[in-house]
Amino acid sequence: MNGRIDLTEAESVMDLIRAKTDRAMQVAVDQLDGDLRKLITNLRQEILEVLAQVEVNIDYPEYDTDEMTTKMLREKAELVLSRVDELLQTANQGQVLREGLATAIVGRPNVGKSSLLNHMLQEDKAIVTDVPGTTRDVLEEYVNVRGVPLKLVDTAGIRKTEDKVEKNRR
Ligand SMILES: Nc1nc2c(ncn2[C@@H]2O[C@H](COP(=O)(O)OP(=O)(O)OP(=O)(O)O)[C@@H](O)[C@H]2O)c(=O)[nH]1
Ligand SMILES: [Mg+2]
Repeated sequence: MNGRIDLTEAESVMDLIRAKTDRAMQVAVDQLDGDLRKLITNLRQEILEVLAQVEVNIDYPEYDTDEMTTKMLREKAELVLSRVDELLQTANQGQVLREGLATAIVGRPNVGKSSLLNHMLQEDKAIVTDVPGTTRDVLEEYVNVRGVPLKLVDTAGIRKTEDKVEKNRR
């Protein structure tokens, strides 16, 4: 509010604190350095220039400003638009880095879902037994796969059951 940092930088402080992998942290640091802000400022500047040309032509049609034809202005605007589109695409990547790629381990009871989770975590996080229906609660844990946080979700095996507890799980 005091103009010390803008929204992109404020957001990156939070991202930095919550970063789950080194790569996620690096992205946050870059954003804190103002990478995103510079991109957005540049785009805004280019849109303003197009707007200024349009307004000059409306307000002072008698002045011959540098020949900015509709075609040229349109091309310029479309270039900005495509850059905005590109930026929006990277927003998805950013979200994956920030929140992790939600990955459910799904399958019939007793096929080794919890064992797979434990193996990837290299930790005995989930209870493993030879009794089908061991896992009942959803278990979530993050693993780092080449810098991308994978949010692994171990689930209860899918089967028809008369077991009161399992039937209530969704
Ligand atoms: N032979 C063999 N057994 C395995 C393997 N992975 C897991 N098991 C065994 O299979 C049984 C079930 O493993 P879990 O990891 O509990 O299976 P789950 O899919 O989580 O089972 P529910 O939670 O009951 O749905 C256990 O006795 C494991 O030791 C494997 O790769 N090979
Ligand atoms: Mg299990």
